Amino acid sequence: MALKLYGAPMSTCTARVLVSLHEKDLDFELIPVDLFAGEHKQPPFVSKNPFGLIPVLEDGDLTLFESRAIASYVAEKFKETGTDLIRHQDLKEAALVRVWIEVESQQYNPAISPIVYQHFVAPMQGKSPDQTIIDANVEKLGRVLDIYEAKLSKSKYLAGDFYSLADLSHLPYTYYLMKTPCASLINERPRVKAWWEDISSRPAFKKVAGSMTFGGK
Ligand code: GS8
Repeated sequence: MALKLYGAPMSTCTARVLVSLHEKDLDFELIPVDLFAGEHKQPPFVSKNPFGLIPVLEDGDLTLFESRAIASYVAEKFKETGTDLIRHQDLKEAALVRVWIEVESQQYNPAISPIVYQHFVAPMQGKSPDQTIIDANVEKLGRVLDIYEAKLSKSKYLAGDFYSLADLSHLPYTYYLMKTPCASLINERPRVKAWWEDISSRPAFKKVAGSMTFGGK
């Protein structure tokens, strides 16, 4: 049975899963969820994710939510197909991939998501971006990226000299950040900039990025 992904192409968390599916060259069905109509807060969607958030993946009788967990499942189940995203043949490399997946989730995402939210979502809700929130998170993200700059001077990618789910997980939010004046956070750090140019030029991401538009931006 084909994989079914419920989500919206402009959503960062949906995009994270979409990129992992494309890295694996998998056939899947994308079932659009209309966030503007609040479809994700009502049945039948809330029976798939009781938190009322996209994305959700259905694989036969298995229903998953949380984009990082879904992408890890895809990478594990299809480890022999397409790009090896989890270094499943090397325990130490696999552990480092998990470390940097956690770093994205616990350090990078909390700093970058409010910046993207203020630039893209607030205007769609008729609010002007809150510069105080942007400034505080630019500072926070800058500190995280200083650590990335140092790490990327020692290895080509975050977990080592191989592309992995850890790098992939950074793509969606960074793609939106690069459309804002805060792109300088990436561009001012040569190793981070080179890493970004590399990972964002992968065909699997290009397939997804084309549909990532937020209110026309
Ligand atoms: C977050 C899901 C989420 O916030 C994950 O899947 O990684 N940790 C979860 N989804 C957003 C869209 S992501 O751009 C969502 O569903 N927003 C709708 C809402 O908040 O009502």
